[in-house]
Amino acid sequence: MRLPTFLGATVFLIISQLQAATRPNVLFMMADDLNNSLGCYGHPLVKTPNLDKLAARGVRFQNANCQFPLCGPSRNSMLTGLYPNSTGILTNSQLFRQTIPNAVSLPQAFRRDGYFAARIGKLYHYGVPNSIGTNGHDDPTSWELELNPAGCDRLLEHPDIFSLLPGNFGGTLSWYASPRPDEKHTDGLQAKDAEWVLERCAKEKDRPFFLALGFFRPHTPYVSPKKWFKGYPEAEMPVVQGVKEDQADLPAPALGSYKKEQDKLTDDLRRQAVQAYFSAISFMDAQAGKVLDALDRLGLAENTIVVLTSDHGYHLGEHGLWQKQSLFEESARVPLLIAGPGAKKGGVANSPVGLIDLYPTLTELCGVKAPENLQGQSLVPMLKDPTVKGRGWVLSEVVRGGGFKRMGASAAKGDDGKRLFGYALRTDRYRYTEWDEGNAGKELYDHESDPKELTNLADKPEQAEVQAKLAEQLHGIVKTTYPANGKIPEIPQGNVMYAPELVDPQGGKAGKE
Ligand SMILES: [Ca+2]
Ligand SMILES: [Ca+2]
Repeated sequence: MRLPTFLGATVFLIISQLQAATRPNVLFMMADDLNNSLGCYGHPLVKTPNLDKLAARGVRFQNANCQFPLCGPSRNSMLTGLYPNSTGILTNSQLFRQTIPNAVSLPQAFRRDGYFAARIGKLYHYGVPNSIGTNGHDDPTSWELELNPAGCDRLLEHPDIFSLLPGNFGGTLSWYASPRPDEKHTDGLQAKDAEWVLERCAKEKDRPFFLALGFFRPHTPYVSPKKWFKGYPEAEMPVVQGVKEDQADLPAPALGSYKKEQDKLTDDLRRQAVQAYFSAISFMDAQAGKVLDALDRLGLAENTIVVLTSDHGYHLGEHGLWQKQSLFEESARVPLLIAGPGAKKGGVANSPVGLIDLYPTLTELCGVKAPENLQGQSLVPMLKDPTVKGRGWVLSEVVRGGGFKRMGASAAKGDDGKRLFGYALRTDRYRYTEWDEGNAGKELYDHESDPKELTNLADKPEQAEVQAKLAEQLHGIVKTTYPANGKIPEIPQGNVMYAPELVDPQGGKAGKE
């Protein structure tokens, strides 16, 4: 029987509205350089009441690791659902469109299926702090709307920031207790912009949204309002002890992320750095809280999947290291919280997972068509039942040597331009790392007895059987990280990208990363 045209159109409209109403929204929140120093992960000092509340509303992944502990490679991997060896993005200031131009990014997949996709702040790589206020190394295809506010931390405060390398803030330990309120800072402005976008989305509930919000803190420079510093008295900040003894059993590439200027660190400076890093976390948590409150206020919380994660972890002196780019737990591990429809409230998942798993997870949860070549696993079964084991391992990689050479900069001393790869396999119990297929060193840590990874068990006779198994597993897994032709995609010569920068109002030299 044929329906009269107007009736058919009405039925179609009702059905499509019903479908739209059942498709969940996504609020995808990233913090930059955030390690697992959060209340909900059991940190004894750091206060993160808003993220703790989010954790209670969903599943907390205890053993989530990034695929490459550096902003650009990690974010390109996460947002394409491919390992860095398949994106070809192994350093910053590069974008997957240079290597695999036809890949479909995670937000792009949502857009193709009718979602409204918006970005606020850092999702792809940015030079922090200089690119703040611009699109950074963005992928325009990924978003319908982009917002790039710049606050006092970017526009006014550079001359006041303390840095181990004066004038350099991005790649160097640097901090500042700002006299200006949260609302004047970039992350505060971003939270406000997110509220504004959510208000617009709440008025058009028939169209689901994918809102990506990338906070810049706690990335260096650790700038946040003074009031947050008060929660972390300098004298009470921890300083890692026993570094020399710990380093004695480590191969050189394990410590390859050490920076010369860190020789200047005294215990007083170490305490100040930790204080400022923790303060920046609490500041970021408060901004995230404003956005989560807006979600509640606008009646969007029930039908919105909320993700909170970071692009990699962060060292605060463990093994004598600071910042990122190591394959130790502190640098490879990330916080990962997923709440909303499809996620068990208050769940804790212990099995290892990766940022590479977010693409297949979110597309499945939302019924969005995903590309066929994704390399991660869907976490949907773990979100329903956090005891599900899933893949049971996660792989992280870094590059030493030539891969670190930055555009226009000469290679570091002793760098012969050859790239050396390091891979770390994290299972439920172990972390097993090989540098240059073991030729440049191996590490094995048993997290059951050594959660701080202080005792390298590699090549100890009593571990031979365990190590052989892990090595075989690692080699097999690494093979699966390449594209079908087995080669890491290269950027064509001359196809370089320069990060946009706002004109520096001080006309001074600000730090690059
Ligand atoms: Ca980062
Ligand atoms: Ca050690």
